[in-house]
Amino acid sequence: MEEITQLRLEGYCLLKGVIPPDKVGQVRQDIDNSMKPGLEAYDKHDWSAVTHMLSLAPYFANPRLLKIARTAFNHAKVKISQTEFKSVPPYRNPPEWRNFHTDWPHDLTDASFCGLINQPFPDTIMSITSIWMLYPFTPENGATWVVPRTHRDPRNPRGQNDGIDGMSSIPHEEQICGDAGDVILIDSRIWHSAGANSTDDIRTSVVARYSPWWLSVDYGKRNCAFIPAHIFDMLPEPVQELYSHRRVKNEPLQIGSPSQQL
Ligand SMILES: O=C(O)CCC(=O)C(=O)O
Repeated sequence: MEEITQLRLEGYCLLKGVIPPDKVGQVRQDIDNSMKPGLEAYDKHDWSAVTHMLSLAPYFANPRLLKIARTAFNHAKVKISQTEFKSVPPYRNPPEWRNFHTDWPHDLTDASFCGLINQPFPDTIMSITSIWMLYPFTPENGATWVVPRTHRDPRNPRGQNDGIDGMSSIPHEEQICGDAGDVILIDSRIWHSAGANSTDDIRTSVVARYSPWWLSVDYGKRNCAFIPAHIFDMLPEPVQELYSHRRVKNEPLQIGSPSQQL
């Protein structure tokens, strides 16, 4: 099935070989080395995680990926709203562990007050989460779980009245395995979860969330994490375009806790 068709119908697709095999080892090493300083820069100074991903960042403007995002959003102007380190440490959780959820702006917990869409969600794609496999994703090391087609299900694993146990396995769930250099794209509404890592190696991965031009990124710490100009200027131009709204620091507007957003 064509990737965009699969994203629309199933809620996810897998792009093979976005980072060439001879390059991905170095990128993985860079991400492993920069995760600690990158998280500190975010916590202390509100720097976006991309500031510590300079060997990976050029691939964020991969033409195949951008074409899918632009087609899905039906507009050429796409931005990256959030960038995060998403590695799964060794020996984390038993194999049956799950934590199904949907992603911003459909994340009902809204932990960093970026704003959320309340249920019922409109039948519209509002963000695409890209999950970058910098190491092979396997059933043993915590490959991502998805429940295909749930991006159009009105219920939610974290919906208070939906009666779904998101901490357990869900019928029809599938684990997306792949090679280092592959990228999973998911409609942010699909029910998904990182897997459990029962190996002695880190499952190195990164998440970048693509959003259409019209979605507000003015609220919350994660959306307002910025890129200092001296680092922004080192990014390739097509990547600068994706982050152009975050070249400078601006104070996030206050939107309040999820219960106040009703
Ligand atoms: O790391 C994964 O496999 C899933 C990532 C995830 O759940 C998220 O970023 O919301």
